Amino acid sequence: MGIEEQLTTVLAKAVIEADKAESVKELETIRVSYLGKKGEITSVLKGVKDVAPEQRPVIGKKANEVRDELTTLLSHKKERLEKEALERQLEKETIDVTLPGKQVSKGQTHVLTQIMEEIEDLFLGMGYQIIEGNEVESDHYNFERVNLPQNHPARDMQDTFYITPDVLLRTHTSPIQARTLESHDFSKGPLKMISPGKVYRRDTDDATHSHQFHQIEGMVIAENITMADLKGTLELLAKKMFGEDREIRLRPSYFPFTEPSVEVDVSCFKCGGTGCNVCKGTGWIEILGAGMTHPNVLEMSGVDSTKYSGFAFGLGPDRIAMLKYGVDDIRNFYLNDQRFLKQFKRKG
Ligand code: FA5
Repeated sequence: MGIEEQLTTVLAKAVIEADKAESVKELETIRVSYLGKKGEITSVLKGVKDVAPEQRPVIGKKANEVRDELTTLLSHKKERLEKEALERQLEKETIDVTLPGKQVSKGQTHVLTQIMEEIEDLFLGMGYQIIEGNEVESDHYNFERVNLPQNHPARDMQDTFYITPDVLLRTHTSPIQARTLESHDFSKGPLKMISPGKVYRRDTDDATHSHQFHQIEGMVIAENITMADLKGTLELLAKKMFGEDREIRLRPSYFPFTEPSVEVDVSCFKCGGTGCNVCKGTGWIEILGAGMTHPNVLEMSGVDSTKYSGFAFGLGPDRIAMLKYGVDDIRNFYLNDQRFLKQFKRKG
């Protein structure tokens, strides 16, 4: 058989094989077995050296035609196979966007955060700044600077967790009083601040006590601030938290950092003052401690107590939330039980 016929036969064979191929990989094997260095077409062409010289261009032309035809055929077939593979994959991976999605369960702002944000809103509206404090505090700011020196008997009411003998988890938000007083520039105006945050005590956990709870400190210092300002401010707070009809009552009390000091009661929001189980028959519910800032606290922070005066208060939002929503155990706020927490969805 002449070389030209051999080429025609090899091409016919290659066409049949390519036609049967089902994958790109198979096609590549066919390409190599015909067109590769050791391929069939290449080996047929090795016989050219035995052909008469005038015949060689004719065979060369034929060889090129066969090579071109086979190359084109293989590349078309490859394109088709790739397209089919892509279509199969797309079909397999089709996403039905009309299928219902998985329900994502949404949380809500924690009830204590809601209460604290309500209180913050009220005071921001009255021109107070919100100051953040440190939960890890020094003995100096937590006790000394609020007029509670070493060995003062009132320290017994606020034992805490000590990191070193001088560094502790703060027992109240009152250290922020000294921290803001010493940095406030009174030539620029009065000091009006609240400071919300976590505090810690070595209290035994029960229905109304937790070893970690929240407080919001408040303080106003300027010239001519009186107890009437304190009373008016706390009245607004009581009405905002418990309703417009509420009244407040101040009872004498003792805090080392205020003089005089008061406990503040709000008229019972359940019975209106006639006496019920919420107010234990008294008609009043205690909500916070307050008083006129002790001159020692001002002087220790470098503030002239003959020129400036003011008030401070400290309330427990956890207890306020208990009262407001009739929660009978403070520990419910910390258990992270969604059945409990989702009852307090913020409206609007
Ligand atoms: C104080 O901590 C004062 N620093 C408050 C203060 C500030 C008075 C400024 C005057 C001027 P007291 O120990 O009473 O005071 O705590 C304040 C509030 O924190 C309490 O009324 C109560 O609501 C809350 N509280 C106290 N101990 C606990 C506790 N273990 N668990 C939950 N709430 C508590």
